[in-house]
Amino acid sequence: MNIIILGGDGFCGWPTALHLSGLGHDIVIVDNLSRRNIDNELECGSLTPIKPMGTRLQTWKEVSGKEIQFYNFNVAKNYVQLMNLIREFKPDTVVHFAEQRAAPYSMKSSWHKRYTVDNNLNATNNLLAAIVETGLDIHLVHLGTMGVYGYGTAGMKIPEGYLKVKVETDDGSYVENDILYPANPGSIYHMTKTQDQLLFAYYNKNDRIRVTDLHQGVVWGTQTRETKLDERLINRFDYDGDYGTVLNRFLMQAAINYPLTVHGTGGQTRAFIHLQDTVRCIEIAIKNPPRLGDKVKIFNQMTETHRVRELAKMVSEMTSVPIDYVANPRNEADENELYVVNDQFLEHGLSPITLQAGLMEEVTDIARKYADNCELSKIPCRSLWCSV
Ligand code: NAD
Ligand code: USQ
Repeated sequence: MNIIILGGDGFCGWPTALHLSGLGHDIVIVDNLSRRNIDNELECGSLTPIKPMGTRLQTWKEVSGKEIQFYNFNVAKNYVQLMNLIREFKPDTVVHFAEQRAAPYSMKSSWHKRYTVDNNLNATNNLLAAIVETGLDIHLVHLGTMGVYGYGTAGMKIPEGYLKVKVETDDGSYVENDILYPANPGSIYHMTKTQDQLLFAYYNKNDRIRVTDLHQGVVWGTQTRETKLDERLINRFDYDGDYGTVLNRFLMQAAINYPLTVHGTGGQTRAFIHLQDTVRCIEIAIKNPPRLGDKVKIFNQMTETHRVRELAKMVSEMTSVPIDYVANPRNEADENELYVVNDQFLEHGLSPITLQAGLMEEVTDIARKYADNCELSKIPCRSLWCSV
């Protein structure tokens, strides 16, 4: 297949590009390197020594014999370039990762809120409009988030995107329908993902665009089979208070003996998936597109749920690093239950990597090995949800 990967220099996009290239697909990466520029803005880089795109692609060619093309442009702004690329390369699938993905970053200031909304919504809308304008039948695979459902206690299992509702009418009869699960975003970033859902629903209805939206949980881990092949292919590892996600932060903190920063009571329950399973899920989604005319296909891309304090306890017991319960900088429920349906990926043969199995390897192979790159002052989360 011909596949375009938007955001292919990022944490999920780079290993996905290598995985799909390794399977024999023709890959084009588009990325404006905005994430690397945000490293400059935040004065904090990846814990792992990521290489420039040119080195990454040259190394992949040496290691695999396969070529990946790269275009550096902004998907949210350079519409004509995007459309021309789609018209010429004629992708069967476009995988869309090209969004600002950190909730704390999106809440830092009014500038960051506006940047995140502008970047994410225009990237998604440009892609959809370009697919329509080229007239090609392309499967769009989008990386969305479990956070669109919100993190209250639902009192039920979270379905894969659609909720069956039964509404009583005036004459006492009932109307049944499948509706998008009510959106309940917890940050400006998560809000952009709930809006993406409406863009997909609209273009799917009006223009019959085939879309798969992957509602992914928090990703942990760093490497995949392909990124391990050569150190120059190494994936990024974010540990700072804005971009580091909770489990990877705890692993890095454990590696340098920094007390594990649990927000509030740590009763927040979240969905998790290992990066290796992320790339496998994307492969499965690409192989199983919706048919023309089908509604947007939604998968819950997660494999386990955990409470933050339980994760901290697990890492603390493995490494003897203490836990520090810090004031929660976010406006979020202190305690929530979370039960999630993820039947579709399991039915398609996903065999999940469990947390227990991979944790220690991550601490020793990555976090300890590159601990010297850690800038201690960048660890605390300083982005506050409420200004008062
Ligand atoms: P990332 O920031 O590492 O990668 C995103 C990439 O997109 C970056 O390389 C960035 O430079 C690029 N990009 C952003 N805006 C762009 C634009 N306008 N034009 C061109 N390129 C642009 O993020 P990630 O962790 O790889 O996440 C990828 C996607 O997966 C995101 O949409 C995110 O919402 C979703 N996701 C991530 C996680 C996670 O834990 N990392 C969990 C669930 C969902
Ligand atoms: N948390 C801590 N201590 C920390 C860091 C985080 O207790 O040091 C807590 C947070 O308060 C939150 C939970 O851990 O309750 C998860 O935070 P996170 O930073 O790991 O994840 P989140 O902000 O939700 O965002 C990440 C990705 C995002 C993706 C999302 C999936 O950055 O792109 O959409 O995970 S989900 O959480 O399922 O919505």
